[in-house]
Order: sequence, then C-alpha cells, then structure tokens
Amino acid sequence: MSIEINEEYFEKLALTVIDGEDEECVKLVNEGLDAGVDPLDAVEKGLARGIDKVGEDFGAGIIFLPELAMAADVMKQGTTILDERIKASGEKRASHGKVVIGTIKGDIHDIGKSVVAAVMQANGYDVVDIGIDIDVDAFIDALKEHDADVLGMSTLLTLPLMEMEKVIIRLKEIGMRDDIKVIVGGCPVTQEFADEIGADAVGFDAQDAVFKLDGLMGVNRSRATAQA
Ligand code: B1M
Repeated sequence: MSIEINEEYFEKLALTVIDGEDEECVKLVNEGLDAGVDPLDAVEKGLARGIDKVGEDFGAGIIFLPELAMAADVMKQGTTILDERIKASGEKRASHGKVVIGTIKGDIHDIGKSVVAAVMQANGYDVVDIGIDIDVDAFIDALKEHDADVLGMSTLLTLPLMEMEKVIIRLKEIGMRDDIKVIVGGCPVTQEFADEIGADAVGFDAQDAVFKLDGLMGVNRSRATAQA
C-alpha cells in the first residue's frame, strides 16, 4: 500500500536525520518517491528540517561532531537519491547556459550546493559541480575548461567567506569578469555581502538560485513552469 505524503511523512523524514537512521531514511525517501512526493519538498520540508535541528543542537553544545557527522551522513544518503530524481525531472531542451559550481576553499559542506546544482540542472542549465574546498585557481581553471557562462560559489562557514571575493578579484585581473555571471549562496551569505564583493546575485535557496540565474541569463519563464 502506498504511503500518504503529508506533514507526518515529512516529520518522519526529519526524524531519521535527527536519530541517525540511514536505512529508515532511504526506505522513506524511496516510498515517498513511489507515492509521488516532490523531491525538493522531501529535501526542504523533511530532511533539511532534521539537519537544521541537529545543527542548532550542535551550535548550542548539546551534541558534538560525531552526532553531527552521523546525521549529515543520513541526510547525504537521502539527498543523493533525491538530487538524481530532481535532475531527471527536468525537460530535455536547449541549455540556458553553463554553470560551474563549487564550495569555496576551507569549506567541505556539500549537501546544499549539490541540491542547488540539481535544481539548476532540472531547470535547463548545464551544471558542472566541481566539489568542495575549491581554491581560486581551481575555479578559474574549471571556468576556462568548460567555457562556462556562470560561476556559482557556495559556503556555509563564516571564516572562509572572503575566498569568494578572491575569485572575483582574480576574474577581473585576468579579464574574464565581464564574460562570467557570478552567483553566490549559503547561509552566511547576505545580499549586502554579495554586493560588497561584487557578485551579480545571491541565491537564498535552490529555487531562488534558479530565479536569480534566470534573471542574469535573460531567461523568461512563468514560475509555475520551473521544475522543482
Ligand atoms: Co557544519 N557547520 N561544520 N557540518 N553544518 C554548520 C554550517 C554550522 C552553522 C553548525 C552550527 O554551528 N550551528 C556551523 C558554521 C558556523 C559558522 O561558520 N557560522 C558549522 C561548523 C562550525 C562546522 C565545522 C567547523 C565543525 C567542526 O569541525 N568543529 C565543520 C566544518 C569543516 C569544514 O568545512 N572545513 C563542519 C562539518 C560538518 C559536517 C561534515 C559534519 C556536515 C556536512 C556534511 C556534508 O555537507 N557532506 C555538517 C553539517 C551537516 C552542518 C549543518 C548542520 C547542516 C548543513 C546542511 O547540509 N544543510 C549546518 C547548520 C545548518 O545549516 N543548519 C552546519 C541542509 C542544506 C539543504 O541547506 O546547506 O544551507 P544549506 O543549502 C541551502 C541554502 O544555503 C542555499 O540553497 C541550499 C538549498 O536550499 N545555498 C545556495 C547553498 N549554497 C548555495 C549556492 C548558491 C545559491 C544558494 O548559488 C551558487
């Protein structure tokens, strides 16, 4: 019998992350997909709520790194399945542009960046995800290698934030800044910060990132047609 997609389902998903139950997480994700859950809802209304609670407890010193890492591993197993489904949900059509995306040097958080990459791909962008802990040279090399139109930089940490500016400065130094749109995101990244470092846009979540990207690339679509 198919399960029901409702508030209780999303709460159960969140709990698998909080309790570190990877098998239950994968089972619920697959059951949800079979029952027609929107994969981005499963990330944002389910898994992300669980990891946010874990992150709060970690920040408050109630739990420690091993528990945080265990919860992150469960979240990653769930989002890996969901990211693939999000990517597959996109229509096959001409590309709106090529995006190179990565998490900046000093930061190994990759779950949110990967969700953003999947949602961009589902919405008609070619996305090259170059991973985590990416330094200035590696970003520049990837932009050149892939002849990209857009640079996407993500971070969840406050400490390495200025790495983003270093990449933008290098783009200017080598005469590539005018050819590349720059979008930044991640929880410490504000509009003020994006303006200060000279980024073109900030995305506050995956859908917002696509919305901002569409603006930069001159893509017109009704929000209703954007793929989740
Ligand atoms: Co870390 N961590 N962590 N962590 N971790 C945070 C970020 C933290 C806020 C937790 C806390 O203290 N409350 C804190 C940062 C404090 C700060 O700097 N202000 C923190 C810390 C301190 C650390 C370590 C330093 C801990 C330690 O070692 N003592 C360490 C960092 C090591 C390093 O990077 N050098 C560390 C490690 C880890 C784990 C490895 C255990 C794990 C990551 C696993 C992984 O990614 N594979 C982890 C996790 C899971 C978290 C929290 C709990 C959750 C992050 C997450 O995956 N969220 C996080 C607290 C929190 O955010 N609630 C925390 C779910 C994801 C879907 O959302 O990533 O925000 P998010 O992405 C969103 C948006 O931000 C946006 O769209 C996404 C989708 O909606 N977005 C973009 C993101 N990138 C974008 C790019 C765009 C546009 C939008 O355009 C390009």
